[in-house]
Amino acid sequence: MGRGRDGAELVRAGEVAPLLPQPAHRPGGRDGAGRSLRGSGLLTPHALRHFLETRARALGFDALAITRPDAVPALPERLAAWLASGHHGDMAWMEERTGERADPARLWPEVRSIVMLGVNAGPESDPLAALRDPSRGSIAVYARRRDYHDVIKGKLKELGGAFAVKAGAAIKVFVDTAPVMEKPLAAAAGLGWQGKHSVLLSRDFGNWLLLGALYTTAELPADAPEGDHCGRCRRCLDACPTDAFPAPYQLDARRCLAYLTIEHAGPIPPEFRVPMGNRVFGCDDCLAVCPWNKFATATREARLTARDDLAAPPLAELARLDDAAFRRRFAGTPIKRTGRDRFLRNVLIAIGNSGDEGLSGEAERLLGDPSPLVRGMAVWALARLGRLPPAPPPGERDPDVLAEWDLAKNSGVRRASPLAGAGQRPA
Ligand code: B12
Ligand code: SF4
Ligand code: SF4
Repeated sequence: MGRGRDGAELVRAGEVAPLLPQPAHRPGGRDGAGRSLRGSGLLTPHALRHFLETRARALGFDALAITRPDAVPALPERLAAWLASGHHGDMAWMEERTGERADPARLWPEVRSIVMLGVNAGPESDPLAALRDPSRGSIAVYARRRDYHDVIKGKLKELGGAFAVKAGAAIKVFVDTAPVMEKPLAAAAGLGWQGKHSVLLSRDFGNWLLLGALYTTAELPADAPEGDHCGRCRRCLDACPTDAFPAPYQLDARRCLAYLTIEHAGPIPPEFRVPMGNRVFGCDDCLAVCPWNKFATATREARLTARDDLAAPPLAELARLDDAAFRRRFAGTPIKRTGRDRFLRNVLIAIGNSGDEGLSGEAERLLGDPSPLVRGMAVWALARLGRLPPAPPPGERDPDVLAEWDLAKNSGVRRASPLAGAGQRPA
């Protein structure tokens, strides 16, 4: 997922200081930490690679592969095409620093090798099970636990620190927050391939690797890219509830529920509200249906095992979260990122789609919420449950909320059938 949107979380290249300064090679410069070791013959590129692999495994990484910074010359063109079609929606941060994003050597001219790492975040049970219970919220697998950015960043820093000392090289580590295109770099390194859903999948871990990158000035032996093993399959494309793929390998984020429920700030556009079903944070449909998951295993990282209370929380419970309770409940998880109002927006859509009139009291109460975003979605939820009061509360003045009232009254929001399926495509 993207995290660069929020300035506070954006880790700029210059802020990720190399953990160890490069040895000074100018006359009179200090010896680097690795200088004496270099003479020992232990530091051939292959020995360094072996060191990395052993250390990475011990730290809990499940996959590692190496590529060169110039391995994917088509990246600038591909990124430009994606942005030109507007497929990034309002993720304006994707328009910034595109030169550095598409070309690692522009982000860091000294980089010679890119080590791509994966942590298997495979679920312990059917990731789509929560979609079958419309009275509960469905949360994407990656968000049902501790924030992977923190977990992977910690591991990367430790690995990078040890490697920098061993190699006498400089390093920078990235996970999601910097202008780095992690998927194509991982594919070029042979960690897997980008499937037709655009996510990197692997023969060993299916669709559940989370990625991190270690850029270094050390010359390391590069791996060959992995071939594409999608063949004629198109399960992920057909499973998408919102037709978010204009073509195989291309995603229009504006139609993707992961984008709409997490990145998008305003009201969910009406056409996506019913297909959203009970997805209150992210979406796993295109990942979960992939046949390569038959080789997947549950994560071995204890900090990434699912929290029971996040597997499928009752909507009634989520609808009662105020700001403080939201922060308490989701501290340390990716969910805290949306903030309470956007999350409640999603919960209200799920309530509308539940077909459960018993939940209408929750939506009715939220007609008086301080957030116009929440009030607007409460209107939609009540209309969808067939329980909308005849007129807005007398004090309602917000133009966006009043527009929701108009939409509900005039164009008629389609009523949810009682306990209907939760936005899944018919089989
Ligand atoms: C922006 C972003 C999003 C956006 C856009 C997603 C997207 N597909 O780009 C949104 C919010 C929708 C999103 C959603 C998700 N995300 Co996200 N996201 C990112 C982020 C920050 C940047 C991705 C990016 O650069 N997109 C720009 C486009 C241009 O890149 P692209 O998809 O690689 O596009 C390629 C194709 O179009 C290809 N192409 C074009 N034509 C053709 C033709 C052929 C034949 C081929 C082969 C290729 C090809 O060329 C492009 C360049 O390679 C990365 C982290 C990072 N820094 O890389 C995480 C990341 C991709 N997300 C991740 C995850 C887990 C998710 C979700 C699964 C979360 C969820 N469960 O809700 C969903 C998956 C939805 C999906 N099907 O993609 C993981 C994926 C891990 C993996 N194994 O790949 C990443 C890598 C984060 C991480 N560190 O692990 N995400
Ligand atoms: S994450 Fe969901 S909405 Fe987004 S492309 Fe995949 S199936 Fe479609
Ligand atoms: S579902 Fe099929 S087409 Fe999609 S990524 Fe998996 S193998 Fe490729």
